Amino acid sequence: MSDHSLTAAQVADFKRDGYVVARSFFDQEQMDHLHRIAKAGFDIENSYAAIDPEGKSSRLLLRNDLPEDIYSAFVRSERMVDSVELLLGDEAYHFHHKLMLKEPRVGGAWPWHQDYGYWYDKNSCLFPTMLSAMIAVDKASIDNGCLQVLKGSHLCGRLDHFPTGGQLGADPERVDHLKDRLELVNLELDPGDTAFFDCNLLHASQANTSERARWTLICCFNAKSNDPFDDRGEHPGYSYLERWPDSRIAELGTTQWSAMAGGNV
Ligand SMILES: O=C(O)CCC(=O)C(=O)O
Repeated sequence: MSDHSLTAAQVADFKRDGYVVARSFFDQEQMDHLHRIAKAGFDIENSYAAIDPEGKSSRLLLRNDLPEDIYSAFVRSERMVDSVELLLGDEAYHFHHKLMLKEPRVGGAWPWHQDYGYWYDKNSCLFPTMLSAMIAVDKASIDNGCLQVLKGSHLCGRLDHFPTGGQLGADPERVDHLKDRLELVNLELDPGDTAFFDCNLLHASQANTSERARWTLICCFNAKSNDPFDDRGEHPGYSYLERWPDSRIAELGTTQWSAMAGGNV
């Protein structure tokens, strides 16, 4: 077990609240590697826009595979995989990961939703034993559209979801009632802070009204025992997730950056 994985108290917080924020889960040096590679090498051609009901857009660059790069080193890092397995109580496998961009002034909002609202319908998964880990690449605060959560909402189970703009939103009547009963928490994060959240936790985010970008890397995992029952889904079924030592982040960060600087990427 990695020395940097979540503590028993953090696991208990996650079970009670549906989320837990691990401060400085990744350190400054690891984040510097990620930050410079993400910002310099963003592959806009392969990204797509998620349009909110106001017509503002966030960009997503999503991958279902794990090539030899710095993003995979974060997904596969011992501290990440060990922590996710503690939270899921099972062997974890990589479901997908995505860079989420909310650019200054133009980055759009995300309506209240549960990730299981998307994953249930589209991925033939039978149980909500799935979660996401959002790693802050930039500082995330209220004015640049940090993640908001309804604390404890994972306990209400999966709600119906409906299209809103180019996204899916949870049943608005139920969300309103839940807002009356549950605490809304703004997850303000510094680079390296990581928010782990249950796939049934209701979450949303506002548009970026600031001059500062809000980029995050979200790593999504499923439990081995929740292997989808067919392969019609948009994310993969179970395959063994090899753990890499945390030191691979700096190694790959250095080699990938040199390749980019030399024009080889
Ligand atoms: O990036 C955000 O602000 C929200 C992203 C989100 O809700 C999701 O990926 O499920």
